[in-house]
Amino acid sequence: MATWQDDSFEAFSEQSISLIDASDRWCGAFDLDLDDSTLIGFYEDLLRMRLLDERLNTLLRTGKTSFLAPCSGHEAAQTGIGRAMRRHHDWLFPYYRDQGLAVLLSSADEVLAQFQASCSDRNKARQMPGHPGSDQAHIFTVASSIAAQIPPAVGAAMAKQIQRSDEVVVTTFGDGATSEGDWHTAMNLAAVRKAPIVFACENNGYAISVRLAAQTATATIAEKARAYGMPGYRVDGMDVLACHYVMKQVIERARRGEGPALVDMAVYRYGPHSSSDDDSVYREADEVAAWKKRDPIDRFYRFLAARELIDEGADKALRDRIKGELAAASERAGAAGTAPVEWLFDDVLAELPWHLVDQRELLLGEVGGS
Ligand SMILES: Cc1ncc(C[n+]2csc(CCOP(=O)(O)OP(=O)(O)O)c2C)c(N)n1
Ligand SMILES: [Mg+2]
Repeated sequence: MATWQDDSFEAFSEQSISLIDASDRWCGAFDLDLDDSTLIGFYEDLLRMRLLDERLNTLLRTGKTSFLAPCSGHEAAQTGIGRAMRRHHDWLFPYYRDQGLAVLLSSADEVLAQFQASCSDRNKARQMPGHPGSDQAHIFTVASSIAAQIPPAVGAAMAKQIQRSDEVVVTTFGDGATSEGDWHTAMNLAAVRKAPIVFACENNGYAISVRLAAQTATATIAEKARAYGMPGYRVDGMDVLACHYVMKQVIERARRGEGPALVDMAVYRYGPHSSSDDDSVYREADEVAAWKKRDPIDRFYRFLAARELIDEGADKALRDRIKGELAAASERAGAAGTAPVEWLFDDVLAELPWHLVDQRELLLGEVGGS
């Protein structure tokens, strides 16, 4: 069989790209060139993302965080993206459902500290939960406004180009974000400038309760790339290997200076849109159940089991270890204490003007300082 080439996948293919077939076996046109420990590492990443959602739900119920946009169902896409990037080198401009990817590129400690408004949060707990950012890990801080991260991502990629750096920018967003003007402007500019950026759509078919068909008249998101003059790829987003290899192809292409690409990953959101949403009012249980049959974690487990790389005992041990690690990271975030409210006023202006000094005093009078 052929070896993996940096042009193994054709843009705008009729069929969406899969590398794991319906019987959970490799079906790529090239040899799988990931060694066994890397494959197990992918599985561990998938599990960590799912278990992170579980931990975050517990933190929600116990009042230790106050908001969550669950990433369950998006794990294959987020693992595929993260594993194709050069960690702490390439830049991620993510959105609010990317806590799994943020953990992969930074750490559980960083992300949980952010969710728990801990003193150990590197952004001083100024963002709402689920909006991490890390200068160290090259993660641009998440903004809630849909698509707002995408034009700055193109700007950052253009800056890297001017600096002749080999750092690539990846920006992630949902299908809903592609209806924003920001998205179109950014796609156009990136293509014209051949900026080193990859646009990665975690397409779960919904923007809260609005279905994709009510959002766009095109059959896919991928085909929109054609109009901007960049390649577009439609990928099975529940197949971690497909997500990984396609992302690797387009990231390395961008690194060679050949310009941006759009990757449209078909995923499903298993949970509600966020902790403030009840998805049962707009989704049929049958639909959720059908997508559960394609669960990216179960599917990759079967893929690994067929290669005798995992069994039930090893799976349980791995889950227990990750749960323990996440619990310990959450403990550490709690032990560092809650960030004091007066941090709100730090680091914005060199010197606080009188009216902000007044406001700080007023706030401390209302809520009490640390
Ligand atoms: C500019 C803007 N408009 C509307 C909203 C409200 N809003 C929050 S999430 C969301 C849906 C986004 O859907 P999508 O981009 O598909 O991402 P998903 O949540 O499905 O992962 C909307 C409309 C917002 N945050 N920002
Ligand atoms: Mg969506």
